[in-house]
Amino acid sequence: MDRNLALELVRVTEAAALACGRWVGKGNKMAADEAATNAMRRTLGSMDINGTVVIGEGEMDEAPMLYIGEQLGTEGAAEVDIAVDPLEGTNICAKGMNGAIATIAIAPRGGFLHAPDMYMEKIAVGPSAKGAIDINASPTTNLKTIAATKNCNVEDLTVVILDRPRHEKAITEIRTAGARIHLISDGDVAPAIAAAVDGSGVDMLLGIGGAPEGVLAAAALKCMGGDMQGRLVFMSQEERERAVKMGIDDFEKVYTAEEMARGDVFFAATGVTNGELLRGIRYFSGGAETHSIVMRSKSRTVRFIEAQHYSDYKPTI
Ligand code: VTB
Repeated sequence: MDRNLALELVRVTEAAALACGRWVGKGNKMAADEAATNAMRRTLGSMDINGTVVIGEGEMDEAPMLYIGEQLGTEGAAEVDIAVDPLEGTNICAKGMNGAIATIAIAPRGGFLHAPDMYMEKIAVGPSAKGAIDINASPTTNLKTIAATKNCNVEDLTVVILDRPRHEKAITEIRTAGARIHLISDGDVAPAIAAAVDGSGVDMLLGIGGAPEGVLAAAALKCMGGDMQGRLVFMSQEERERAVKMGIDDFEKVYTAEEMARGDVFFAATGVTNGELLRGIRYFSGGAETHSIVMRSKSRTVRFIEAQHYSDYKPTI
């Protein structure tokens, strides 16, 4: 795939973040999500790719655009699969809280795990702890191995985990083991990526979140040489049936980042609100500033991009 697609992708996430930036703190998550989705759909449509959405805003009958199966771009161009979350963290955006991002990844056709909209148990770390995670082991064992691999103490590690009753046991265990915890109310993609950024203050993401979000995090971690494992969590028979329809037959399978995002993968994200990974949209007189990350697995180049956008030249801001 043409490496310049990476820079095209960051335009897509910038557009989505700028569009929902105006909705930060307004208490309307639907409007924020719609603004981001519209902008992402518009900018993606002009890219030189022949893409199919495999991780999107929902099934065809529940999402007006960027639905699973939607075809985008130009016929004859590079055939890719697209994973999107135009606004990852709709609630946090609506409340003006930390950690909302606009994000997208592309892979050669067939590259992404077709993750149904259900839960996934996840464990993710950066390159400095590669090989130190085991989703089947206890949080304590994982923390000890990660600390040994990183040549630090368990007390030096910070674990990000969604603040949900389902994580009570893990939270107690992590605290007892001595690690620090950052509880988040939503949005577990950005912290998984932050675990792979030196100096972000995050060492590991742990716990059960969305499966589609897991695939996006896997794409990013693969580009960074990080490590991730994910296992689908089935809550009902209906979810099992849906997964089978999407080609999943082993319900116990532990997926690595590579198994969730195969081939030459591209990933981009832009901050909507401030977070450990990215700064949110900042407005100034006559425009706004965005902060993005864009990367590609083949070259492992990780770019952080700050951009100024001027409303005189971009009426959409
Ligand atoms: C998860 C997480 C997402 O929503 O899907 C979460 O992966 C939903 O979890 O990042 P609950 O069902 O427990 O609310 C997000 O946080 C997106 O907002």
